Amino acid sequence: MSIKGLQTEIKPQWCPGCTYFADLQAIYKTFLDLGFDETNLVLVGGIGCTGRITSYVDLYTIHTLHGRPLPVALGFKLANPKMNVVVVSGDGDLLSIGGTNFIHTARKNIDLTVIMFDNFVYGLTKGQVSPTSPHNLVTSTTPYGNLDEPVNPISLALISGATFVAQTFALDINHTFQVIKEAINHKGFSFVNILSPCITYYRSEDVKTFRNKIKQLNEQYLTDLAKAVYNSTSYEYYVGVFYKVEKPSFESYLLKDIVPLKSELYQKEKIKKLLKNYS
Ligand SMILES: Cc1ncc(C[n+]2csc(CCOP(=O)(O)OP(=O)(O)O)c2C)c(N)n1
Ligand code: SF4
Repeated sequence: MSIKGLQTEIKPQWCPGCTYFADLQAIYKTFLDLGFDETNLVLVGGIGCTGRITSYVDLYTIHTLHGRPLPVALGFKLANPKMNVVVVSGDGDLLSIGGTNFIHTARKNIDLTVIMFDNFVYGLTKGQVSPTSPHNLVTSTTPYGNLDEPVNPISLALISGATFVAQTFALDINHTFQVIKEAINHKGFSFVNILSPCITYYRSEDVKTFRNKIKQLNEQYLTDLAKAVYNSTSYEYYVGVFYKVEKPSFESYLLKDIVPLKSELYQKEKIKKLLKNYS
């Protein structure tokens, strides 16, 4: 199969030149390279320019409510722990309205891959301030500059309990592809933040100037949480894998080898009976 085979008939409706085109390309490359059985993979999206991705990938996808892609993904994983579940969501979706879901799903170390398109604003709704907007950023809701300090998504993922944490830059498609692949192959909660400045509403600098801020992380302390947190706070635009450890996942404790979707409880007749009881 080629990338064309993964594309739907819908042309991406993003602003011309949006960094998300590069993010989407990296995601196509990953799915192609991993060669998933399409019946064993679900792509879960949130709301926003990011959430539109579910319409552009010809696999099983679900466009969820704003801020709620993680509970939906968790439901898929607990119904069928053998299924690969990948979430794509924005900084507003994941860290604002969905912020507590992010913390509590990460601490369960449930085997999901969460990819965040970090564009530093709310894009779809026309450029409001977001949790990752830098201090002093002028946006439609902070006309005199953002008074808040931004959330550091890497530090938050680390202290919440994610067992694979990485950051990439949108325009380095090959690096993003390699890192997402490693994240999907990781057993446990993996988080990849793709620095993807919004070219329409993140007005403080253009993508080329932003690119000069990117620095390669020295990845030699991969299993040292304290060092990973230190790295994440010492420079916010490091790219690379900050942390990677093996730990049992939530579903391995809860379900052992059981696949509830295939177990007796979920058989048609039982579901029918349950529905009847509640209708
Ligand atoms: C419950 C609810 N509140 C508000 C909205 C409006 N809304 C749609 S997208 C969005 C922001 C999305 O921002 P982000 O997750 O950063 O995605 P981006 O558009 O920047 O990719 C908001 C507030 C909504 N759809 N649902
Ligand atoms: S508003 Fe920003 S994130 Fe959304 S499509 Fe346009 S450039 Fe991309």
